[in-house]
Amino acid sequence: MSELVKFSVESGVGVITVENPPVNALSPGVPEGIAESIGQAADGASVRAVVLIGAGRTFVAGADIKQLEEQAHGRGPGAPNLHQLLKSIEDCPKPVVVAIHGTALGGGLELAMAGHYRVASPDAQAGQPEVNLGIIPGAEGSQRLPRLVGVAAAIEMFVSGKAIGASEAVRLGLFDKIIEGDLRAGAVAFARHVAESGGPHRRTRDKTEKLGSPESNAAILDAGRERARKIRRNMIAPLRVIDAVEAAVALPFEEGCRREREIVEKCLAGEEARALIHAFFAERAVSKVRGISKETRTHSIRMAGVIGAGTMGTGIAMVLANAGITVLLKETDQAALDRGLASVRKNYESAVHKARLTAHEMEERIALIQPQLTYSGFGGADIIIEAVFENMSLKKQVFGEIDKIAKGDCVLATNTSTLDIDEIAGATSRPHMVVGIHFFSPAHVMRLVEVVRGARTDKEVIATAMALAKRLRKVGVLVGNCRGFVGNRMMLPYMREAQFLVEEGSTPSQVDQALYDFGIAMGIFAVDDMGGLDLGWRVLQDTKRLLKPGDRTPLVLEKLYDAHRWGQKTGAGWYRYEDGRTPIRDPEVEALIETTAEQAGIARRSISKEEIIERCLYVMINEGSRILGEGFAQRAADIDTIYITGYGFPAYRGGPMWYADTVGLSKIYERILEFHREHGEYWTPAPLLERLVRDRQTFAAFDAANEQAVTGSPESQ
Ligand code: T1G
Repeated sequence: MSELVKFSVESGVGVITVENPPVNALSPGVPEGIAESIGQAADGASVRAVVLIGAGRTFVAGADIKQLEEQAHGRGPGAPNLHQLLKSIEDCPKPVVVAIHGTALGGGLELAMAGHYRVASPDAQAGQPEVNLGIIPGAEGSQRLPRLVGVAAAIEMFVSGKAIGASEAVRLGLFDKIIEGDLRAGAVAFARHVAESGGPHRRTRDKTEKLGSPESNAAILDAGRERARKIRRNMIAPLRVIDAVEAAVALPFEEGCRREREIVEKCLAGEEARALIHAFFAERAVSKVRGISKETRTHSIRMAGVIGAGTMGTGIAMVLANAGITVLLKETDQAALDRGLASVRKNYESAVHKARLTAHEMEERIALIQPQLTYSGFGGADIIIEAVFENMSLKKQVFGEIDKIAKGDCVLATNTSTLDIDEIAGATSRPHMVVGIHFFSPAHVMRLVEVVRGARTDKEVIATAMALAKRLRKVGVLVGNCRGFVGNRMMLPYMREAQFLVEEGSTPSQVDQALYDFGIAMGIFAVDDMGGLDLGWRVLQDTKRLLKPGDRTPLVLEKLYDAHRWGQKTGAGWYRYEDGRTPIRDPEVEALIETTAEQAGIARRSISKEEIIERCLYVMINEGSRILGEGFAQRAADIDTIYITGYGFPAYRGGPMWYADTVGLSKIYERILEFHREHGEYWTPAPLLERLVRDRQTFAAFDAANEQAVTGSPESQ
């Protein structure tokens, strides 16, 4: 019997327990162990029913994605074909009850649907998230789920990739019963009960009542494809999964399964799956930090102080309260504090409105946020996060103040998005306790947090900040202390290049459309308007101080700033805004760009979509290579995670560095050399990029080679 699956008989019930931590994935040995146990149960005279359950924190969270990764790269056989196992469960002469806690995802839910009954603990979750990996269910889920929950509900689960809760699963007919208390004992009792009922214990494949007919489903399938195009823009798998559902409606079960397998094989051979599987593991690898082992002590955080009740401060306060942490929220004047609290309540009310929170939970969280105008109580805080205006002398003043009142082991964090952490830390007597925790706006929504290591930041402080990010359900990525850290440092040349493109002949909407069609959530000019051109103007003034004589600098932004066109907040920027949010092309701006270019003697021409994409992305990739080469990011994959979780870069392209590998570094390098010849020094190739091209290497290979240094073991990703 496989070590990963245990079989025991308890009061006439054969209990099959999967034990493959951390998430009971269907790694080699697990399907085999379950199959063997089903055989034992079927033959066991003393066994009248079967319970399949997972040990540890969850039921089976799907196929082993490591195996899928091997298959996607043509390096291995990939995930096992579970057809025989599923058939042996469904055809088992004894009723099979699947007991679910934690998550039943992908192959885990498919396993459960082959059972005759599904019971679950109240907080169990079930889902088919395969499209998040660029594939579709490959273990007959696309045929069984529509039979259990109906075609429309199945399509929504497949296309959204989102898990549903236990009570919703019961409502849809996916789960048969919720078991309060001891799930194992409850499942064994349930199994004995159904065995005594004598059945019939219907096979899911035979439940066709909810399938309807191709005619009755035509509109549902079309609506599903429309929804897939809307919420999964440019993606392939969300459309392919609907083809598999169409087969479930039109074909007998076995033929539908064959169709499903054809589709999943094709998806796995595609770039989308390789990129999304990379993104999955990249997001999990960020928590592994060079030189900081899992054993490194972290400070426990029960109470936090937040300084500044502006957009960032209030968002950070909400995130902390959402994690059950008491927050002392300090502001300098009552009006600003009241505005901050009002936006906190407004944000929570919208969550209640969307049924993401109950009114009671909202009040509980708001009660955790204590507004004040003094530092009273800050002496007891475990962490203090400064989120005041982005000005160095103000931040140093604040750090000088908290240095005098904070307790010895209090972590002092700054939410600065561009300023020098070491200079801020220098304003205290304890620079080793200072770290950057850079949230992204709106902080209660955006998943990304850049944890910025200062030259003197202590390992325990880094480990505490990384652990806190995870506790706040954020993706915490460790970055070095350089100007703009990683995300914004790559954003600056990207923004600059976009502005040069409009001076040379494109329009803001042409550039944004090209980026949008490429898959980026929002074009760079619309992003600039959302963030505020006054912020862009300040950064530009800062940048201009660093320029050498003769260096080209964007010309139009300052004119928009002088015209008080600061973006959404003033109703006009690169675009005009009638409803405050929807960008409308503005001929006035396009005329201003033309005049400005003429006055500067810049020749204008028609610029292709391809050139727009190349210049905007290659300049980012080049800067990313510099950041990696200088050691301000641990992995190219970390940069990918930053751009996917914080800057709207499409996950199905794997992030900017992975995308570079798919295009081919030598092709990108050649293009950068051309831009260098044409546009000058801004396009000087990064030394690391040159080295990788010379050595015919990729960023993925660079990461693999470095992984040993980061985690002490090769290839943890
Ligand atoms: N395979 C391999 N490793 C996995 C894994 C999986 N399915 N799921 C998680 N891990 C690893 C992960 O890399 C990390 O490793 C550790 O477990 C903890 O994960 C046939 C083909 C279950 C909700 O898409 O969504 O089934 O970094 O940090 O935040 O049709 O993991 O510690 O070394 O994410 O508590 C479908 C993927 C597969 C679910 C838990 N299943 N997993 O979240 O922990 S395709 C999925 C998750 C499939 C079938 C098809 C989450 C989680 P390390 P974690 P978490």
